[in-house]
Amino acid sequence: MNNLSDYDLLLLKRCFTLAENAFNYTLPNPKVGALITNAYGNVIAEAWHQKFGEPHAEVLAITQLPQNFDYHDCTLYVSLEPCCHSHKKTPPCTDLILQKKIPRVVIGTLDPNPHVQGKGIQKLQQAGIKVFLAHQQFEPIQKNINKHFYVNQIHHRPLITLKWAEYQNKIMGDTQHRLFISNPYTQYFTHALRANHQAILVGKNTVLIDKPQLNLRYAIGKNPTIILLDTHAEINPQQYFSNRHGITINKKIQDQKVHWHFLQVHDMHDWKNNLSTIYKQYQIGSILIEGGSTILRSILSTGLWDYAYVIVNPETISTKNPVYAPSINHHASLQVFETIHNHTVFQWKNLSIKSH
Ligand code: AOF
Ligand code: ZN
Repeated sequence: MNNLSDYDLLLLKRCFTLAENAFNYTLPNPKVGALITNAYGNVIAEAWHQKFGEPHAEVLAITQLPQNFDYHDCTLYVSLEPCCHSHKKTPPCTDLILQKKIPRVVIGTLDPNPHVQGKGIQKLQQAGIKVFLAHQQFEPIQKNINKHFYVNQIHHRPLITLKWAEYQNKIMGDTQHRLFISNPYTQYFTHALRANHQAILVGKNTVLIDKPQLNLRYAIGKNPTIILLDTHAEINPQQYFSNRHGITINKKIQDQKVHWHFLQVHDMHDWKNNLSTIYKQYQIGSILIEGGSTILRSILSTGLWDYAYVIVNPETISTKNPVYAPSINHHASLQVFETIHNHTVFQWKNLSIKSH
C-alpha cells in the first residue's frame, strides 16, 4: 500500500504546508491539506480545511474544479486519511471521492479518530480505488501540527501545555506586583504558543496582580477562549475581558451569558474531571496554562500535562515577596527549544503520556 515515488512524497509534504495555512481556525479539528494532480502530475487544485464546522480539505480541493470534471487520470493527495463517518458537522469525504470517481488517493497518515482510523482507507479500497498510505514518515509532522488532536482522540481530554517565565534564580513573580521577566522577543514566542491553543487558563490572582490581556497581539489567529479558575467567582469577566469568550470554573454558580459561562464544579483540584468536562461540554481541545505558580504546581502534581515551556531569563533578581517557579519531577524529556535574544526557552515533554 505504500509504493510512493519521491514526487508523491513531495506532494504530501506540500499538503502539510497547505494544512498550516489554517492557523488556529480549525481547532479542535485537525489542520489538513489536500491537492489534486492530473495525468501529467501537474497540480490542478489545492486546499486546506479552513474553519471548524466547515468543509474539509478534500472537499474544498474538489470544489475548485468544475462540477462535471473528469477525474479518471487524477490523484488526490491528502495529509490525513479521508473521513468516512457520519453524525458530525460535515458529510464523509470518502463519499465525495467515490462520487467523483477519483481513481488514486495518496494519504499522509491515518486519522487517530476511532471512527476513522483505517476505515476511511478500507471504504475507498473496497470501491476499487488505489490507496497509498505513506510509510509513517509523516507521523512526526502530523503529531507536531496536530498535537491536540491525538490527545483528544486517545485520552478524551484537552492537550495541556504549561508555560511560565523565570529568572536564573527560579523567581517567577512577586505576590504584590507584576514582574516583567520575558523580553519583547520572547513575547512573540508566547503569542505563537497562545495561537496554537484553543484556550488559555489562569487563576484569579494572576488576573488581579498581572492584569493580563490573554489575547493574540503578536500572532495571527483567533483569540483563545479564556478559562479562569476562580473558586468563589469573585472576578467580573466584563471588567477585565470585555467581549472575550470565556469560562469561569468555580464552586458557586452555574450560569451562561452570551460570551461567558460559569461552570460550577465540586472540587477545584479535580483536574481530571474538570478538564474532561471542558473538553466534552465546550469542545475545547487544547489549553495553555499560563499560571500562577499554585495552579502550575497543582496540575504538575497530577501528571495530567503534555508539554511545558519554560522561558529562562539569565539574570538573577531579588524581590520583596518572591514566588518560586515549580520544578518538573516527572518522567519527562528536556530540550532547548529556542534561544531568543539572551533568553532560553526549554521544552519539557511528559513522557508518561503515550500518544505524543
Ligand atoms: C478529513 N479532512 O480536512 C479533516 C478531517 O465535524 P466534522 O465533519 O468537521 O468532522 C471532524 C472529523 O473529521 C475530525 O474529528 C477528524 O476525524 C476528521 N477531520 N477529515 O477527511 C479534513 N479536517
Ligand atoms: Zn472529511
